[in-house]
Amino acid sequence: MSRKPPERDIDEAELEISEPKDWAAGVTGVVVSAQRGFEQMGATRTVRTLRLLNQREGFDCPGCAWPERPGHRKAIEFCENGVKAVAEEATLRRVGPEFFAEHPVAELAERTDYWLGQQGRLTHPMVLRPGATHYQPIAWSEAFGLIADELRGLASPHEAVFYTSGRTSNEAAFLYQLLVRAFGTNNLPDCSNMCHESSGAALSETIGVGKGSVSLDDLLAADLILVVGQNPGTNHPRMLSALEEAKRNGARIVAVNPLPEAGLMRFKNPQRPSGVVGGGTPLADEFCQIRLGGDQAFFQALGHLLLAAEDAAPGTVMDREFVERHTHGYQEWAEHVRSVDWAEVDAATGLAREQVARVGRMLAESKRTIVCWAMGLTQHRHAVPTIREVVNLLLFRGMIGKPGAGVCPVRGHSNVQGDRTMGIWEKMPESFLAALEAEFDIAVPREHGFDTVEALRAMRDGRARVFFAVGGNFVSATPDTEVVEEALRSCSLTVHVSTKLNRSHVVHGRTALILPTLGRTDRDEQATGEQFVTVEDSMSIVHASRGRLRPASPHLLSEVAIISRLARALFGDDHPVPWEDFERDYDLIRESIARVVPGCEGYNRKVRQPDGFVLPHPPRDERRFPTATGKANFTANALYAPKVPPGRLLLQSLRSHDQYNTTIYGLDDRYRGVSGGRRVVFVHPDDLAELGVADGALVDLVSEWPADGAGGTDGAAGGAISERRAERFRAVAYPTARGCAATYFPEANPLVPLDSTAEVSNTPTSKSVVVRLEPATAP
Ligand SMILES: Nc1nc2c(c(=O)[nH]1)N[C@H]1C(S)=C(S)[C@@H](COP(=O)(O)OP(=O)(O)OC[C@H]3O[C@@H](n4cnc5c(=O)[nH]c(N)nc54)[C@H](O)[C@@H]3O)O[C@H]1N2
Ligand SMILES: Nc1nc2c(c(=O)[nH]1)N[C@H]1C(S)=C(S)[C@@H](COP(=O)(O)OP(=O)(O)OC[C@H]3O[C@@H](n4cnc5c(=O)[nH]c(N)nc54)[C@H](O)[C@@H]3O)O[C@H]1N2
Ligand SMILES: [Mo]
Repeated sequence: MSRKPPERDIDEAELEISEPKDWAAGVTGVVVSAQRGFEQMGATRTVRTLRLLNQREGFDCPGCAWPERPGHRKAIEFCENGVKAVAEEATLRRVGPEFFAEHPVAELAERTDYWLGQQGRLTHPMVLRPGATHYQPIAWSEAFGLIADELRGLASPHEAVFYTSGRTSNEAAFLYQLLVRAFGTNNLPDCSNMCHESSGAALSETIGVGKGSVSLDDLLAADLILVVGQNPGTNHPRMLSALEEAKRNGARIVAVNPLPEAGLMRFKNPQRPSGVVGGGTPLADEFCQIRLGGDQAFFQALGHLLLAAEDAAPGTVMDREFVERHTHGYQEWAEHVRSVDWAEVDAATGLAREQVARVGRMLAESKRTIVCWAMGLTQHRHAVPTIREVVNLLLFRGMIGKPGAGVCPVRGHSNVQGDRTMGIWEKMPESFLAALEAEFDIAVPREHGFDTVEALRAMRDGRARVFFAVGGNFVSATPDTEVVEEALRSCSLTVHVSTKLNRSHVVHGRTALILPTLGRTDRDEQATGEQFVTVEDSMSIVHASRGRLRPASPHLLSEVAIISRLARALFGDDHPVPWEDFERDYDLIRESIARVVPGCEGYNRKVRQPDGFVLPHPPRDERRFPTATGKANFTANALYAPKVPPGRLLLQSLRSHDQYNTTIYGLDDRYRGVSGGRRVVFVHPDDLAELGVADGALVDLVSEWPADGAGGTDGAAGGAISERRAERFRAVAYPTARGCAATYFPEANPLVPLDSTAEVSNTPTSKSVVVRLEPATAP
């Protein structure tokens, strides 16, 4: 398989590489974000908008899910990349019927996601009829009728797939899952399947709740913080302020990453005078430059060291009382890590043993430890066992359910955690489904639905024929682009509820619909007046978000209205669910949420409190662990690390500083010294030399995957290898760990095989693909 870069706005000629930075934010950040705001929104709208961003009376940032600190909101509660996210949504540029009349779909399909996104906000519902060359306007009622007819015509409700991206509000998410289940399927894949699913899976098994257990106050009170597989300087910039403050309070910080990410090394806080001038705060006390996928070995080695220290001075390292009272499986784990093989640890991590020992001592001495992580841990074949090892260490030290300590998976999309709480999941538990039935007097199916990868297989194999998405960019976000495009093209109907144009609109089914919707920043007027919505951040705080700007077009409907009207078209007017009332008054949706969703009692009242409320979390709140054993579970996990055949590299795909997932804000990756282009692959200079590739050479990336899928990422099973090619990347000598390479998502997605997924969570292994570099083939 081979995939050419989009031909129109290729940026190769503009690409420039300079030295990477070892600090983040500071004055450049402020200037860049103001520029982006002015370009898209003009000065007045920029100032007006930013005054409301993350404020009690305003809207939640549509960027990341990092929390605000209750009672401590600052006048400026946003970051450079939050401003870019807002500018992208509040832009004054528009994509209306004239645009679609001018550009045939075939032409749009040649454009990059960057170009498509830059065209502006969608203004009208549009349809692409079978065989047509252009999208045309369609009336809302006709659009809903068309979808309802297609859905009713399916042989089974399981032939439809309903995707969600994590920006959807709690109210819309709750209604959406209700519609899908009332229709008769649990096919509710979401972006989380590609994101923190591994965290959810590992945490549910081990501590009984698939969410983080710390608050911002905990972070500020910790004395040791591990930041593993995460690049907060770009993806959660406000986290840097928290880390800086924790550090001033005496915390030590350990960064574990194959890349020396700027924000982890030094931080210049633009909100403090000393951040604008001078050298900034050195952040990481210890930088462990680990190999890709080496973390499980690292955590097992640390477990080994902690046990050894406890053995040497009993009662000094292990929290015996906690382990005895609250945990299960300690002996099995201890036995397993006592016999760790150091040669394997060396090979997997690439770290010096003295450094591992230093981190071991820091852990042993710490009174309050927090481990933070993101995609560097979750997108590997052994992601779930790796995160279980994080839990093992914390349990041994009694670091869950006390101030300043715990697990902190740092979420991606601003409401991805809330969407899950509201029931967007292909396998919600029986208790939730039963509550839904009781609340609405309907029957909902019990068999699990498709996750993202399963949905793709079903569409590819003709078992699913209708694809419906609330938000997101499914075609560009999923792995194995070629397979995905074929899967979508084989659907009879594809529908996207979207704010901006993207690739998923132009890689379409026989009939395709674009349903334009309000964004987070837009005012939401319904029959009973102005509405607000609610969201949940990474630390389980649920709060209100109120859009204040004039909507991008008078033709937009809110996500709630779209779902409610589709439901009426699908189920008719005497359905037991009061769809029309829900659309008129979101308080009524919240009343149902209060009765169905655990922890949401008194929802309407509690979300009206100034900072909202915190959802219950038994491990955090009362050291109660609702697992299968009724205790927190230690686990013994067979050690795995990706094996890379000679002459190959292990490739991760990650985010530049100038993108939000598939939304490309610009072509610069300031901290990594890249400007004017995105088709780069970062490789260690010694690896480039060994491979005989010159720094700056143009290469194709060819991924290798055992065709039978059995060999994991090893590629060593001896069977046939299937290959995927992504063409024309500039090789950039870069200080990454040896044997590892990095390139940007989504350009790298064609290289990730659909069947290369994590055990248990089924998350695509976006951080671990075996590749070889070949001289570029295309002219
Ligand atoms: N501005 C901006 N903000 C965002 C996003 C965005 O695109 N732009 N995306 C949002 C979303 S949905 C998410 S999920 C988060 C993503 O937030 P991150 O997880 O920070 O995102 P990535 O760019 O994928 O970075 C992964 C990091 O893990 C490291 N890493 C990769 N593999 C390994 C490994 O095997 N071991 C270790 N220890 N480290 C590894 C990489 O070098 C990199 O630093 O950010 C959210 N916030
Ligand atoms: N190779 C590789 N692949 C990856 C990853 C990786 O690291 N590497 N990361 C994975 C991760 S962590 C994630 S979360 C997924 C992301 O997957 P998605 O969530 O599907 O992708 P996004 O790019 O965030 O979606 C952007 C689109 O959402 C729409 N949108 C924006 N705001 C709104 C809104 O308010 N309402 C509605 N209805 N639509 C809106 C816009 O049309 C925009 O084009 O990608 C995954 N894919
Ligand atoms: Mo994500």
